[in-house]
Amino acid sequence: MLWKLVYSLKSYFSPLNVFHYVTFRTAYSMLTALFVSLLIGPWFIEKLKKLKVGQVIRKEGPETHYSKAGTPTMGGLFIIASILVALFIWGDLSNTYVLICIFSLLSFGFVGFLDDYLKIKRKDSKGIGAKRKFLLQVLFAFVIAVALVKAMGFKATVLQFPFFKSLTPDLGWFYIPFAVFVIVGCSNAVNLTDGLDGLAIVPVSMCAGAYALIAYLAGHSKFAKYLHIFYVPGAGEVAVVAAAVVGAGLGFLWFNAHPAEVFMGDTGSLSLGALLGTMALATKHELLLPIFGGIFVIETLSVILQVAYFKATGGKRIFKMAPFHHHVEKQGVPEPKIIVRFWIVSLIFVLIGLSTLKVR
Ligand code: 57M
Repeated sequence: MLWKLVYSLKSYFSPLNVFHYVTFRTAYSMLTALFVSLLIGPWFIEKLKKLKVGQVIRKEGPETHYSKAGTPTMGGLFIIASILVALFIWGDLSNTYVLICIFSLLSFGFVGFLDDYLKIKRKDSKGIGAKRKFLLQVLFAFVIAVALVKAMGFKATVLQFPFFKSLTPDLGWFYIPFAVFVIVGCSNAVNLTDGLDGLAIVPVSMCAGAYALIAYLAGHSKFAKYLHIFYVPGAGEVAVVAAAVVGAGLGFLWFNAHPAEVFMGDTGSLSLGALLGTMALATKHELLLPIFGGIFVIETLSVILQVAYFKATGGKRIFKMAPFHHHVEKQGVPEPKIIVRFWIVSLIFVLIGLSTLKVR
């Protein structure tokens, strides 16, 4: 928003015209969020330590995690703060998609915060409880879905499929539950993945980077036409939001890199996951999300399969432990190796996702 003040002085000094460009603001949104998180990170971590906001570790988990007990959690708070500062400076706060993204970040951040707070207060890993958490997520996702459809009009309910230029089914009102599924699913998938140092934040940042590009293209009439993707007027501003996520994510990684000085908590994982889902919907590239976020899909599927098999067989397991990163850990692979390999796989997924822009 502050950029508009500077931009208004362009008649006195024409180079200030550059502030109008989404590409310029996208770059600086990322840098701002990165520097703000690097700046406030140490202060935040100290505060969290003083407030004794330490992680409670599950007793049934891998023994290598016991030493992580007491690591400050709720680092998501400074990720969210850094994103908001970047958007206050570089975001167009009169753009409906940007406002919906901010609502998504804050509402799911609130659910995560409640969960983290209760886990710490009660000193167990139950939090607000799965049912209550799910209901709140569905409620907020519903508000986001309706707001997006209202903002976008008739085009909102039509899907475009990667690889198929002319496959564009209109889901009609069924789009609302579909959008709720995308947001809640992505929020929980990121949450499940967030179980090793840096394991979730790097794929989240990579996906956000991919959506920064998608948002720019979908919000640009000429590029959208050239690539045969939906043109969504105003969606270009989502690039500034996505870039802030990348910057804040990298800043958080500075402290979350193994051995982590801080965890993001549900405050971070639920909010960032929901925001990714929201950006996928706002740019009309919902179906690229499972490709970009292939790591989140693998982790979630491993849990679904494990739990289903466990129940069906009365206690047998497919994996040594779910989510999948625990399975690999139990095989004796050191944590840093698992993390970096997951990052590489995540990058492969993002590149495959981006390649679909031309292959259609
Ligand atoms: C939360 N969170 C971590 C941290 C982070 C249905 C079931 C599979 C659900 C799943 C679950 O609850 N997952 C969601 C995963 C936790 O991290 C905290 O939670 C926040 C994210 N929500 O920010 O605050 C622990 O993860 C480790 N961690 C790091 N570095 C990080 O940067 O090392 C996190 C961030 C932290 C820390 O140890 O304490 C978590 O795992 O609790 N449940 C599980 O994942 C459990 N799996 C399970 O029960 N599987 C069974 C079932 C499916 C049949 C099985 O396979 O037998 C495991 N979780 C853990 N230990 N920790 C069980 C063993």
